[in-house]
Amino acid sequence: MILYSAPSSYYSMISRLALNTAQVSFENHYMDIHVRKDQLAPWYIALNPHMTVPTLVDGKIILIDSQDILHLAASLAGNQWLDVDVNLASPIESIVKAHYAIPIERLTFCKAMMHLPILKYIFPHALGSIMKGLEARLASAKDSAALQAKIDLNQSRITYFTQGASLQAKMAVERKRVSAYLNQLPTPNHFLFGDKPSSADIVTAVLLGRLKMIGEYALVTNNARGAVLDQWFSRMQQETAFQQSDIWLRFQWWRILLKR
Ligand SMILES: N[C@@H](CCC(=O)N[C@@H](CS)C(=O)NCC(=O)O)C(=O)O
Repeated sequence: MILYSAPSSYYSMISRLALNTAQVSFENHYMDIHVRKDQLAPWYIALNPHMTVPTLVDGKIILIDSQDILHLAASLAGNQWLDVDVNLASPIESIVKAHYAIPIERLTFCKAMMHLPILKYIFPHALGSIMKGLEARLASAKDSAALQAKIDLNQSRITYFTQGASLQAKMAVERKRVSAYLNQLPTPNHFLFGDKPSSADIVTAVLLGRLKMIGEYALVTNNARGAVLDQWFSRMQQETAFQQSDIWLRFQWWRILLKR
């Protein structure tokens, strides 16, 4: 199995943590999605027309969404994870679904722009130049629909970043969403649903890692059950799988620049 992932990418972290927790062996191929923009290379578009990371290739099987990779990890983990428990499958699935409804990109980028206001100009400019590059390829592209979809997505990102409510108001919406998610988590035992991990532990650990990285961990500590959630997250960080998965708890800009 080859996992194409990016060090700083949230959804890549989910797939690395899922596969490592399920003890699936895989080769991790790191992509540079920021500077070189490997995700836009024709060889990669042939694998993943959404031009996103992660992508998992296992022979003829190609998974192009972290949620599918998470499901695969859960099925390979079998009874090592609680997902197979008939009584827990549905509550676990509903946590995973609620997690995927959180727009992580908005949370991360809004916070980054609040922290460093010059990014308000840099982000739309960078997205605009990606769009121009994609537009130039449209005429000769084999799969112009995929390129057009990516252009449209980048346009909607620019619109979100540059129009509408203030960054503070946008951030307030995202904070509320994260708090609502935290409120519906079960009170952890060792793991969230008992003495074994589940898909819910994977996505929640990566989410809390992101909150730490962007300086929003107070959403956890100020939560009514902040202390137990924080203890659960400390336990997760001690797991070998967590340590193997390159989950960023602080922003490592030099790794982005050095493409590592
Ligand atoms: N639904 C996808 C989302 C993947 C995604 O948005 N990945 C981001 C990085 S976290 C990406 O590849 N961004 C690069 C781009 O959009 O050009 C998944 O869960 O795998």
